[in-house]
Amino acid sequence: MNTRYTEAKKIYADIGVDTEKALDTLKDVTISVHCWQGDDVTGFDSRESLSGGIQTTGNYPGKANTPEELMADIDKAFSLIPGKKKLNLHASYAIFEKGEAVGRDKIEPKHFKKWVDFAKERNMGIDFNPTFFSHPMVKDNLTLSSPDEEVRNYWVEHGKACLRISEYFANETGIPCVMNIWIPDGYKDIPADRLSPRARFKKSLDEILSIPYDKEKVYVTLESKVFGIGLESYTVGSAEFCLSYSDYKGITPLMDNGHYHPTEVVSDKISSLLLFNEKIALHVTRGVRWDSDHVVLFDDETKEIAKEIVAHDALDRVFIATDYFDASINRISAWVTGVRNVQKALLAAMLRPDALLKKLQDESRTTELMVLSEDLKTAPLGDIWEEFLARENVSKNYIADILEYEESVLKNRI
Ligand code: RNT
Ligand code: ZN
Repeated sequence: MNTRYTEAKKIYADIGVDTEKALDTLKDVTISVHCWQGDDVTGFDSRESLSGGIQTTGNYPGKANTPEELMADIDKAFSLIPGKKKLNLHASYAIFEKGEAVGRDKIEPKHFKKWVDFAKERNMGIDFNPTFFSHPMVKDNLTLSSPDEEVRNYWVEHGKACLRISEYFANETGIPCVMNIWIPDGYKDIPADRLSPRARFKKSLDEILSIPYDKEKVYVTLESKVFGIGLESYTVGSAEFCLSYSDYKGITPLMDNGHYHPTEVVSDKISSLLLFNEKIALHVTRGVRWDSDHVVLFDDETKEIAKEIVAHDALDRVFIATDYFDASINRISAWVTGVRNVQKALLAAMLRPDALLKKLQDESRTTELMVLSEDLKTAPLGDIWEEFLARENVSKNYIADILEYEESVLKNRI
C-alpha cells in the first residue's frame, strides 16, 4: 500500500476517522452525470439555439455534434471519473431515424433505444428530463403555464411522453429513473397576475402526473428557480411553488444551487428538506454572481453541501446530479473536473469526525469546534483521494490524456 496513504490513514485514525470506511462508502455513491456538458445543451431534436433563460458561453473547439460523438465523449469523460455514474439525459437528445420528424409531444421509448443500449453496455442507469426550452412551441417564454391551451397541452403531452420514457429506462436498465421537471416560464418584468400562471402550472403538473406510472421505478422531481436571463422579475416555478407542489403530490423536490438569491445557500436548506421528505434531489453546479452554470469546484459551498448529506447519513436519500455547461474550456475536462470535485467533497465530508464535532456543538464548546474545524482543512485529504483514484484505476492527472483526445479527436470536428 502507498506509504502516503498509510501515513494519512494514521493521522485520520488519531481523530477517530476510519479512512477505509470512507473509501468503501464513496465507491458506491452514484453521481448522475449530465449529458449536456458535451454539446452546450444543444440536443439532437430541433437544433434550435438555447433558450429558456439559460445560456452557454464560449466557443472552445470540439463540441459534440452527433449522438456518436457525444457518446464517445461521455465514454472518454467517464473513463477518467472514478466511482459509480448514471447518465442524465434530456428529451432533446432523442435519436431519430434519418428524415424522421417527431414532435416532443409524441416522442417514444424507441427514440431512446440507442441510449439504453449505451447505458446497458456500461451497466449504468439513466435519469431523464423533459425539455421545456429551445423549441418553437415555447411561446412568449411559457410552456406548462401558458394561457394558450394549445401550447399548454403540447407541453403536458411532452411531460406524459417523458414519464413513459422514464419508466422504459427503469425497466430496461433495472435501475430506477429520476425524472426532473424544470420549466423556464416567467416574465422579464413585473407581472400583472402572479397567481394564474402558477395555477396553470399546477394544473399541468396534475395532468402529467395523472397517467399511471410505477413510483418505485420513476422518481419525479421538481426543480425551482428564482429567475432566468430575460425572466428576471418572476418565475412560475419558484421555490415556494415547487416545495409546496412536491409536498402536495408526494413527489421529490430538487434544489439547484444556482437557483437562489446569491446569499442563500443550498447547504442550509438540505436538513430542513430531509426532515420532511423521504428523498430529495440536487443539481450541483456553481453560480458565479448569477445562475451561470460554471464547472463545480472543490469550494466551500460544495464541501458544505456534501457535509450536510454525509453528516446526516442521507447518502441513500439524496439524488445527486451535476448540472453545468461551460463552452469556454475543453468539455471533457469540464465534466471530469466537476464530477471529481463533487466526489472529492463527499470524501472530505466522510473524513470528518462528525460525532465529535456534533458533541462539541451540543456542549457549546464552540472555541474547540472552530479550532478542530480549521485543523481539518489541512488534514491530508489529498492522500486519501489519490488512494481512491488508485483503487478505481483512474489516474490523478488527467489533463495529458484529455489534451491528447483534443488533438486526435476533438480538433478534427467541424
Ligand atoms: C436551468 C436548470 C435546468 C437546466 C438543465 C439543462 O436553470 O438548472 O436543470 O440546467 O435542465
Ligand atoms: Zn438545474
